[in-house]
Amino acid sequence: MAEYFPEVPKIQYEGPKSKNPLAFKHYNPEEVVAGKPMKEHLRFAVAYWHTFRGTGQDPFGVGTMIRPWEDPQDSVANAKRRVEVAFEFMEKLGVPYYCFHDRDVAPEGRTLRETNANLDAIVPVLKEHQERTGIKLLWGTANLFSNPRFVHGAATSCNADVFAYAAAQVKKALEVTKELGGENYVFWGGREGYTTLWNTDVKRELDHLAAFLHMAVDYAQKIGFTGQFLIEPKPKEPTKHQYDFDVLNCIAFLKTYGLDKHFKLNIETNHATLAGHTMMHELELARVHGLLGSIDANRGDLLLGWDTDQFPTDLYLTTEVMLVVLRNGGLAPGGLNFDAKVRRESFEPIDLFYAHIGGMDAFARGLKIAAQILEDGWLDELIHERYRSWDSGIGARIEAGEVGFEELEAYMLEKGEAAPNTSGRQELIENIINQYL
Ligand code: XUL
Ligand code: CO
Repeated sequence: MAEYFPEVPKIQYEGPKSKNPLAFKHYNPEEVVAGKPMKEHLRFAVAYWHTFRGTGQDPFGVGTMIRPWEDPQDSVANAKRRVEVAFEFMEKLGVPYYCFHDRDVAPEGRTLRETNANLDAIVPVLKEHQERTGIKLLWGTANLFSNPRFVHGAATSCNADVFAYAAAQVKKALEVTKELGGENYVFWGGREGYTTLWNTDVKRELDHLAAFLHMAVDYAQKIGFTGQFLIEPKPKEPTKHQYDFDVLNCIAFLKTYGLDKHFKLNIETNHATLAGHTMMHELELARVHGLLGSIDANRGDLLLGWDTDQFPTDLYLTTEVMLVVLRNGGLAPGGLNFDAKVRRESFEPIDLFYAHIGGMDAFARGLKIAAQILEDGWLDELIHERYRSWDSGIGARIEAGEVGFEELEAYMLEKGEAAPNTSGRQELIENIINQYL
């Protein structure tokens, strides 16, 4: 087998003092943190689309990435060679998982039949490399947004034939994900939204989306696919308004259409910020509803209003993420997928290693810091203390459902005024957190 990254050895953990750019300073997969090895907390995955298909193209210019193994003809032979590249990369990096869209791994043909045959030619190659390396599929998904047929959406298209095409495509993607032992299956609503309400029947589109997801649930049950279904919220881009806007929006949709038993959420940092939320907000809202499924790890740019999908290197962010993950009792069967791309200016193959090493180290540090904060106990104590009035007396009676407005009025008429409030201590908390960073 050819070697595509000959200048890169297997990436090792060398500790915080190492100056080697091709070594981990913090990610030490077997090191036990909060009772289990780091690799089990983090469950890192590489995103096939960005890392192996990203060209650096933007609206103002063609691709810049130097990828010597790529053939401009998007042939099946090229797709097979790319699998070798991908698995050499992932093996050297030491990630346990990867994720893909159907169209990332195999080229589209002229008809659905031909496209399916292309996929069938690649799946055994992926399987062989999975078995050789032990690298597993975190999730599969279908690309229902790139081809021009999806111009008006897929499950929410005004064209019933496009709905049918998308259904056939997801059917096949589910079969392939099952064949490769995928632990989850993701629905990101690529163009499921609208650009103008003047031409849109929103009710019909939402009903169609729900029907589509019910069909997916039914088919998964039929073929015995037991992976977790995930919806990935995003508020806008490519459409002006995506139906899966944010976590609470998705929860309302899932509950309205009786789908909440079958789905959890795959939450992405840059999607959270596009929705005007922090990542911690989205994760926490999903967690308290029992719907935190998996994470697409990346970050946006403070000064840009679009989905820049940069690699996450901000320790404050990774600490907040891992704090919620620890409180969730972990992410499995979900994981941390780097839905992130190197900048257009970082066009050499080795930049792919630097990017992933940086992201993995940032999350390893976030994990260690969050675990230490929880172990030290002051944060939980502070929160517990803040809500102390609910542990006894009138608070406990309200929570137990023992009183209504009349009893509460009698209680307050008797007392005359509420007990004084106590400080929220935000600045103190921030000061203490900075001591860990
Ligand atoms: C797009 C995005 C997708 C999904 C999978 O913003 O995040 O790559 O993660 O379709
Ligand atoms: Co994503």
